[in-house]
Amino acid sequence: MFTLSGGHVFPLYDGAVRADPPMRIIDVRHEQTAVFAAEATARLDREPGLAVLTAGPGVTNGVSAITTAHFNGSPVVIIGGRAPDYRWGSGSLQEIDHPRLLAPVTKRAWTEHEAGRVGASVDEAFRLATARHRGPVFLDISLEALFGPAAGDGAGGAVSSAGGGDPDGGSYPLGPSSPDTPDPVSVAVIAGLLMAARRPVLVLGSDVWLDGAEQAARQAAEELRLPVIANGQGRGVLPAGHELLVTRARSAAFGQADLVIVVGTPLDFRLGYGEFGGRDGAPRAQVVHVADAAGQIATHCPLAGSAAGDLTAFFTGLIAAAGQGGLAGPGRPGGPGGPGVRGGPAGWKSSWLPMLQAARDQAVAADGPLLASDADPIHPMRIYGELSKILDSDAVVIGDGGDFVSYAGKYIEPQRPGGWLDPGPYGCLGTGLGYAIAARIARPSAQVVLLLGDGAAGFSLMDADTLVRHRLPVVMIVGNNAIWGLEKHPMQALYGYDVAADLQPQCRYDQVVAALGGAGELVTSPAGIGPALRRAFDSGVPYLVNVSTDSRVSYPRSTTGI
Ligand SMILES: Cc1ncc(C[n+]2csc(CCOP(=O)(O)OP(=O)(O)O)c2C)c(N)n1
Ligand SMILES: [Mg+2]
Repeated sequence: MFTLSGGHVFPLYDGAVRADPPMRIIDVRHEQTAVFAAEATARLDREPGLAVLTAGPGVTNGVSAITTAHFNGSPVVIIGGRAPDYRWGSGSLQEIDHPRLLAPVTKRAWTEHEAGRVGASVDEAFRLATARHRGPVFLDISLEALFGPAAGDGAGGAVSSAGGGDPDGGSYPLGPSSPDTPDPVSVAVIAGLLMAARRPVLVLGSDVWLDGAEQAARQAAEELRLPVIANGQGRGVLPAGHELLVTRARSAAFGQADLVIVVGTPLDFRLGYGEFGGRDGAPRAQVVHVADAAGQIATHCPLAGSAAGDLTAFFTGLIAAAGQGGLAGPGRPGGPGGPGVRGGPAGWKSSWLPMLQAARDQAVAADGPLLASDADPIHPMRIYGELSKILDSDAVVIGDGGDFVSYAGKYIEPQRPGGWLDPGPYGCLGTGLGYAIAARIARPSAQVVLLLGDGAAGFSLMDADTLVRHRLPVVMIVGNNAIWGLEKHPMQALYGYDVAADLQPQCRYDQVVAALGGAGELVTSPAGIGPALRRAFDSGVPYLVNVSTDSRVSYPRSTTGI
């Protein structure tokens, strides 16, 4: 339970403490951190996260994080305290009708007024959050219902453990109990499109991981020999360096593809709103959208095919259907080692895939000089050059910031899924400390690295105190360019000047963490980065490496997503 204290929710603490075994309570310094931590728990463990927020401002402080969970399809339960019913309308402290605020950004938001139904309502909240398409669920409980006696509990006060739905205090299933298999005809249509394609691309998004389909996705990519571009938490499904992973050749792949199959992520600004192909005289690509639930299928762009449901079933169905059509499997026509047919893997294996692999290798080779840059002031890419030498294969890397994190997204390639956390399409700054707290708990023995822009750091750095109090060692790296870089450079480009975009040069965010009981240091020379990172990982305490970088460097982006 991630929370920040308030009298309206005391019975939930009492229940957590008295439960057998007790439920761990992590008390934080801002409610957004509580919800971000619950969300990261859901995204890393693939089990629902729980945040408990006190009435009124406790709940409203959590709104941006709840919205982030909504955009990310993260199974999170938020339980709110609520002013008493018997005084409703007379102006008691923090009296506000939360569900009306939260309905648009949750799967369901409602109030429980009856003490005897609290357990069942909590159970329903967890069931709903974990059912496809996953997302946040909000339940507030009126004061008298929460403090009243639970059903069958003469003692009163203690909340029953989720109405008996989870007797082990253990896991809720990943998805609904029904298999939710995608329509086989739709899968066959997609296999047919693939068989006719010459330049296909497979995009793997966050829901491939959240839906537990990472192995099936990898198998499909490998059997069909599809070039893969990874997005969000789909990163790591094919490990860094995998021959089929061509994320670094993204513009060639998306620009020249004739078929793009997007699985487990919306066709939003991160994917050019679902418009692919058309580069260098190529015709528009056909687009296939596959999601874990029908409501997630894009309606804003024409689709050549779509399928919805269990994503493992989709990938295994695709392999089978393509195999029947002669596409998959070693030795089959069109499969690896088999005689070629029309388009199919033999077609794209001989020219399209090698072209993308070459483009990728060229991009990676071109990075070399900047990743090793001796420039002074420091080029932000040098930080990634140093970090990637130290990262273990099971590290969790978290990004919270603007340009500094865009670099990370490009140059830090995870070795396994569940090793990368960015804020997702809602793009909310301030996820950092909450995500880091959760990552440390979810992966007790892995490296946890939080990459913070200096601007982003201001939203949540006080929760370094939570890391210290709960003994959660995390390495934080601030890319300190003394500006809101992702805003300053675009404003300069648009207006020829900028305003409200400067921060303090070399501000000592490291000393903030030291003052809170952790440690840190300021780095001003490129040669100092590597040793400072090693000290941070060796320290065993929350440690902030504050790297002063060149404010003139801006991330070379083609769009700001607006
Ligand atoms: C809560 C929130 N407020 C404002 C923004 C707009 N915004 C996006 S990136 C950015 C700049 C981030 O600066 P910093 O964290 O220092 O990273 P840099 O771009 O300088 O590397 C801002 C203000 C946002 N995305 N979220
Ligand atoms: Mg900055």
